[in-house]
Parts: sequence; structure tokens; C-alpha cells
Amino acid sequence: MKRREFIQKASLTAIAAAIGTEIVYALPKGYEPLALQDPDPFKMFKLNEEMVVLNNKPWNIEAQAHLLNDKVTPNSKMFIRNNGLVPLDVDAKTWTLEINGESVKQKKSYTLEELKTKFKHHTYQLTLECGGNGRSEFDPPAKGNQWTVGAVHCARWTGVRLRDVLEDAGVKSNAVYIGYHSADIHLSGDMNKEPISRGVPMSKAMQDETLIAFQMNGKDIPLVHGYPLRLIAGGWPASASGKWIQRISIRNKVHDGTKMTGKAYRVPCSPVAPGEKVKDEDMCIIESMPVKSLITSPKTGAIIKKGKSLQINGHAWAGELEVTRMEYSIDFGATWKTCKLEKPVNRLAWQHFSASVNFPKEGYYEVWARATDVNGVSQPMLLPGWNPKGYLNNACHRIAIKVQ
Ligand SMILES: Nc1nc2c(c(=O)[nH]1)N[C@H]1C(S)=C(S)[C@@H](COP(=O)(O)O)O[C@H]1N2
Ligand SMILES: [Mo]
Repeated sequence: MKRREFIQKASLTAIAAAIGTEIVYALPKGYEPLALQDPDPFKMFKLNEEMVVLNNKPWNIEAQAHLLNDKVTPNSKMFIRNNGLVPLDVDAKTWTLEINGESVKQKKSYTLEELKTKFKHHTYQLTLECGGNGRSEFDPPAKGNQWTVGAVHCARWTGVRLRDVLEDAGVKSNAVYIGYHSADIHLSGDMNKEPISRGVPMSKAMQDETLIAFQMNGKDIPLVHGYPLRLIAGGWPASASGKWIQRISIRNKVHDGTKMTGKAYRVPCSPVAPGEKVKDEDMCIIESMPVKSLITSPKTGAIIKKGKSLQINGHAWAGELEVTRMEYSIDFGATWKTCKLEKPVNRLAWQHFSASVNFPKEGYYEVWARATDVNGVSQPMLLPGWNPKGYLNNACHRIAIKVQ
């Protein structure tokens, strides 16, 4: 029997008992008991093989631009962002959601079944982008997952309106914010600590599209994306969309859970110079995400024949706003041409764009894409305002094309 198979068939303790405890120290350096070894994330999360793993403890995995070409993002191409450990032994049959807090009229608890039968179901396609998407470009660099462009997805979420549930429990007139509490486990293993507990102001909580979701793309939500129950607040940093939610508190002040305070998911209230130290009290909570777009086809590095036009496709989104203009440039932003831009299928869903691009002669080109929101605000061509945690990089996306 090969050593590897042997280890798999017997626990280390059993081996130690059979051969003597010294065996543990005789193992090659870096050898880990099977129970501590990482399973294959591609198999475990059913991921497309081109997804990129940024971190394994906790799991953080991003897409590449060309993987996001689908109009509705499938599970296999959705980025994964965890602050703690995915809860194990999740039992949908016994799962409950409690509504409590200073500003609830009557504390109330619902089973999954009650939520599904008592309230009307709604389905929306909703854009969720991590606040740190694009962080890898900041200089001086910001700590945290070095997301490039792939921490965004737009899936179809089905659930009940958060508003309907909050109103069923009763909302006091002094309500300010809601905060979620979830079942995931703090990296330290300390069950008294929450990996993350964020939320949104009442005005966002009460929007039609803010859901307590139990389905994604027509099926049960995959475990890593929040099964069996997830808050979805489209257009806001995805950290507001709590996975595995067990409790929602209606607060009489801005929610002060883990990663709501300090510098987490906040940017300087006024612009700062790159690298400048910013006091916590000068940091403001990120709300609606800025205008952004992604060229999802072709993949960067494509080669085309001289004289042929190139079809480009992609998506554009602007937090709570609609994108009203989409342009591309093949001369590094010197001149811009208009793309065809579709309306969103519903509010807070990304919009599709396409264009047929002609190149004047052979050579190396970059195709840049720029979206403009309904307020006339466009994406910057370069990295926008530096901030200590590297949030909100909405610079124009670019792909390289060789014409020969
Ligand atoms: N309970 C819980 N909810 C969470 C998180 C988490 O770690 N735990 N991460 C948040 C962050 S920072 C992001 S970007 C999104 C990622 O959602 P996804 O993994 O489904 O793509 O979930 C949010 N909700
Ligand atoms: Mo995030």
C-alpha cells in the first residue's frame, strides 16, 4: 500500500498506535493529517476550471472577465467571498429566522416553511459586487484579497421581500437600520465572535428588490452562497447581502456589528492622497456602488485578421442607478464610439452592451470600455480615489487585441 492510501485508510492516531508515536515526527515536513487538508475547491463548489483561488482560509475565489459573459451568472462562475468558515450541518428543516432589535414592535421567529408560505415570492436578477473588487491595482497596496475584476455576479434570486417580513413583525417609527446575523464561524473558532454582521439603512431594507432569498437561478442557494437563507441588497457592496442569515435586527441606530465600524467597508468621507493615514471617524460607509463595466467577450489577448471587425460584449452596472451610455475606445481614451446598450431586465440588474469594432490597420490595440450612469457620471480611465482598504476601483476595463 502506498503511504498516501495508507494515511487515507487510517487516522494518524491509529498509525501512531500501530507503529509507535514517533511516526508523527517521521512524516515528511509539511505533511498534514487528512482531516486538515483542503478539499478541492473546484469539486467542492462545482467551479469552472478557470476560476482563480485567492485564499483558502477563508475561501475567496474570483472569476475572470471572460468567464462572466453569461447574461445570468451561473453558479460555476460566481465569485466566492467568505470572511469566516462556511457553516457545516445546515438543516433547512429546523432553520429559523428571527426578527428582533430595539425597533421591532414584536420580536418574531419564522421557519423557512413559514417564510415561503406566508409571504409572496419575488424573483429579480441582482448585481452583487464586492466592495473590494479591483483592489489589486491600488498603490500603495491595500491589505485584503487582491481581487482583479472578477468579484461581481448577477444571478437570479428568488425569495420574499425583506419589507414584507419586517412589516409583519412591526417596525417602530424610530427604526434606522437593519443588521444581519449569520451562522458562519469566526476564523478563530470562537463561537462568540461573528465573522461579519452588516446591514443597510431602513430605506434600502424597504425597497421592492431587497430580498430574503431562498433560491438562486431557480434552485436552492448553493451552500457557499448562503443556503438556506440569504439577504440580497443589490447594487450595494455585496457585504451587505448576508449569507446563512438566522437573525435580522431592526436597529434604532446605525448597525454596529462586526465590519460595520472602523475602516471596514468604508472610504474616506473626503478624498485623501495615496497612502495618507485616515482617522476612523473620517471614514464613511459605502452605500450604492459606482458605475462600472466589464468586457466579457472576447477574452483579452485575442488575435483577429486584418480587415475583420471584432464583436465585443459585456455588462455595465451602476449601483442603484441605471447606465444610460456605453462607449468604447481603441486609442487609449483619446476618442470614444457608442456601444449598443440594453435596458436592465429589472432595477439593480446589470445591462448588456455590444459593439462591432473596426481597427484602422494591423498592430496591437487595447479596447477600453466606459459606462456612464443616468446622472452623467462616467467611469474614470485610471484608478480613482485611493483609500486605505482599497475599495471602489471602477476604472475602465481594457482588453488587448492583436490585429494581423
Ligand atoms: N454571513 C456572511 N455573509 C456574507 C459574507 C460572509 O463572510 N459571511 N461575505 C460578504 C461579502 S464581503 C461578499 S462580497 C458577499 C459574497 O457573496 P458570494 O460569496 O455569494 O459571492 O457575501 C457577503 N455576505
Ligand atoms: Mo465583499
